[in-house]
Amino acid sequence: MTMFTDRDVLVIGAGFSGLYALHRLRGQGLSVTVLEAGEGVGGTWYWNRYPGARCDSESYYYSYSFSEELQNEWEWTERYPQQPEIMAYLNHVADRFDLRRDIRLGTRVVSAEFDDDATCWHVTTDAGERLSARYLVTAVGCLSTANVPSIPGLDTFAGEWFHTGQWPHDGVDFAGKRVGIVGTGSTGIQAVPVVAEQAAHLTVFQRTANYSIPARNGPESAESRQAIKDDYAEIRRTQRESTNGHPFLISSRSALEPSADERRAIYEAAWQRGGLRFRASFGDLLSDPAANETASDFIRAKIAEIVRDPEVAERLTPRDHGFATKRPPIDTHYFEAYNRENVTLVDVRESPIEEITPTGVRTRTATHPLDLIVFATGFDAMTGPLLGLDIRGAGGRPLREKWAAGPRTYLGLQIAGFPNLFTITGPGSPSVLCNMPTAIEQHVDWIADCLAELDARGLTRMETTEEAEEAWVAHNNEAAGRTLLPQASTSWYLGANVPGKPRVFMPYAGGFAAYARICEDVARKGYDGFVRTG
Ligand code: NA7
Repeated sequence: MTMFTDRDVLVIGAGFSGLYALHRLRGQGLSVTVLEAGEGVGGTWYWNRYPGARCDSESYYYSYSFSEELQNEWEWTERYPQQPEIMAYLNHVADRFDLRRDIRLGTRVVSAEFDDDATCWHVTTDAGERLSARYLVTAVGCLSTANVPSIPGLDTFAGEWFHTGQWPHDGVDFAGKRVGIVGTGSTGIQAVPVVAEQAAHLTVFQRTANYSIPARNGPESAESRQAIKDDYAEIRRTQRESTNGHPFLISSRSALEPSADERRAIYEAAWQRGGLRFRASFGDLLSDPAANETASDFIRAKIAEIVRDPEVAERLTPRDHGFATKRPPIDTHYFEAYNRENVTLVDVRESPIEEITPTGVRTRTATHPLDLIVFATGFDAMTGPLLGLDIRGAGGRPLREKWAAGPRTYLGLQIAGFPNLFTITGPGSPSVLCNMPTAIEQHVDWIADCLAELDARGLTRMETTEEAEEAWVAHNNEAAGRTLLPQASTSWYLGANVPGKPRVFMPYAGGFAAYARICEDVARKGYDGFVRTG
């Protein structure tokens, strides 16, 4: 069935971004339809249901700040929210703000085309339906396109296999099975200890050893929940003024300043407290290699202490990149899992996987019989979800062609040649280097204010210029170059995890607060770097 429907805004995705975009844009009188591929709201959290799936940001700040009532009425039960609790929260948000009536579930967008004559976007869904809107807003997340490695023989495997980001909704039974997990990023590190407890045997296939900090998860007491609520105004203010959208600031002190004993005591306290805050212990961990080495060394020593078999400990020890130059995982008994009798570590850098056979995985030097394989192999991050939409801008130019050598945007919000398209947490914005809800709220607010201004002035078309984009790409590279982040050669921030993907540092590394100030400034100067016409 083909049909034309007109509205002001089409939003693609009903996760954290899409839900807030709908609430905010509808609240200012725009007609909005959200198209969501899943059969429920939740986005990334709808799909990632693997064992141990939990957010690495703490629940009280991995949440919306736009409604005081919402943040005061919701009760988080644990320090870090588990996937089902985040889903419950987002479903509550959808109900509380009456969002469902404008969300179409089970509707996957297969293409989006800008119509120069009518100044609008036409979107086609997998059911062949065409919808149109004056503005198109992508709320597709940064980590939503699964990266399943193309290993010869996968289709011959007699057992079941799953990617963690496309997990079956009725769960997976590991009992009595020989399970393989490929990948030791944040996901693998969460899943390994949980699967190890359920499976008969677990073989972990590791390509790059990873640093990890204990999460120290636990129940949130009624008192601590109340203390947080009493302090929410200040917590939210700090988040917005911070580098990573967290409610704590990074120390201004160099890691090289204290004595070795004092430094160790600072790291030890951070290790005991647990969580991503470890990274904030000193101000130069991500800019000075010698400072970074002190943190990396501290964690390496912890791995050697925790893992009983020295050979396994050494294989688990990262030596090819510094701590937090790749996204730092946090864990609950990850390294401890390797002390179990039923867990084996296979180093696939030493002995790469050559094929998957009907009965398991064959590396260059050994065969590993398996009943079930879990791919915790990450995502085609940031650009994957956008390129998957087959977006075509002015003159029919495909985004895929424009981004052939890597993503180019202005502020991560707009793309030259793609008028009236806004990308929430797009490449070139802080996104994955930030607590996501903080980054999302800032983007949605900026876009909403921008659309209100366009309407108030009777303008109908907005597009960034090639010059503004060029300057932003250069600034982005320069901001990344001031950090050690681009030096981690296996990082998904660089696209390095997906074979053939251009190596471009994708998120904006200049810090969230600085970025938000730039965006405000651009708006104040009459949307500098954009051309707006009526
Ligand atoms: P990540 O962090 O990209 O981790 C994926 C892991 O899978 C990582 O250890 C990869 O090794 C490994 N990998 C990827 N492809 C292969 C192949 N072909 N063979 C062997 N091993 C492979 O994804 P996650 O899902 O863990 O986390 C994504 C983000 O979600 C995380 O950063 C948080 O922001 C939340 P590599 O390091 O590339 O050598």
